[in-house]
Amino acid sequence: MPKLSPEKLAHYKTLDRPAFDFEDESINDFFARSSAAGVRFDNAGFFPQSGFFQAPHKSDLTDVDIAIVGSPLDLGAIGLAGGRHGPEAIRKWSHVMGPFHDDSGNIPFQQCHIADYGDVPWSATDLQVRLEDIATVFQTLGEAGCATLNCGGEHTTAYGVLKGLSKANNDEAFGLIHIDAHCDTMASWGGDAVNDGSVFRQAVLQGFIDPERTVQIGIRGRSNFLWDFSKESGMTIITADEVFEKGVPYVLDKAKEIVGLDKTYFSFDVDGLCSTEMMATTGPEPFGLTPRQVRDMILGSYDLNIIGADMVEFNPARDPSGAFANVATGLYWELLNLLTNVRRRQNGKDNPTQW
Ligand SMILES: [Mn+2]
Repeated sequence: MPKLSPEKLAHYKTLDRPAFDFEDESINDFFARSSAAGVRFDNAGFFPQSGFFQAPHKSDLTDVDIAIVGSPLDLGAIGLAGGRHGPEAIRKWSHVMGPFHDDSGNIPFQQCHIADYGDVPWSATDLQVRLEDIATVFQTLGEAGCATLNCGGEHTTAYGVLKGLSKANNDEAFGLIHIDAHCDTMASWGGDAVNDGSVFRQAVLQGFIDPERTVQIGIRGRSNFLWDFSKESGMTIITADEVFEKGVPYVLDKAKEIVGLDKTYFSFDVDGLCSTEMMATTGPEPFGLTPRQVRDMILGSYDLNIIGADMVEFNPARDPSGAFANVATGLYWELLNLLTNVRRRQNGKDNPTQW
């Protein structure tokens, strides 16, 4: 029987370091600082810091780089209700994700001052009132100079976000990178003009986004006849089939050509993913993107001028095991890293989170 030599065994024993004592001093610094503030890295299930990814809850926006906000709204969903519980599910799963990003090597809480601003409060069961509530919150965040990371809620929440951010930026019309099975540019045939199937038509009509700087990725399904407005207004559609045929590098080149370096918003509807990997959504669609493709699109957007992002339409009502929340939260972590990288570059220095 081969044995390890005494020399090798002695060497391996020198490598057996205590927990939270790493070769990389910057990681030790982070753990020392965050552990003292009550951030936990075991799976005990009891987390003193209950914010997204254990971000501190803050309402004071002084010096905050990135504000994460839940928008628990499903009044605008044409399909299954329940998306209002999305922020609750994503927060829960986010507690065991992070703090390190394997691709960039960043610890977002070291590079940027990140806060969980809480959920947009419910003031009424009236969609128009709720959209104004969301717009008010995001206008406040935009005026405070924060990049924003919205957690829906269904896609109608993005209308409130874009309205608030546009107001905070002198009524600017933003570029848009939009991952989804659906273009969400349909006409209204009654009921609410803004709903989760019409949100981007309405956002154009109100001047919040520029259709010529909009790219919609992952589009497929049996409702393509609804998207005339996308084509006629000058949006670029990249279908799910094209993503598979031409690959993610093609998609990224095209997206960058379209949105350029002006201010751009990143909106991710989880039904852009194939329903084999994402049934926990209001309108699941087969034959869609893989989580890895979406991750690569987020990773490839670091050099753009992204002012805010969202993940919408996650619906825990179709997620009995939590498996889909795990995938969605992984992609939400990628979006936080996207905003971190963009903001870190703009700041030119680290601005660590203080708990
Ligand atoms: Mn959709």
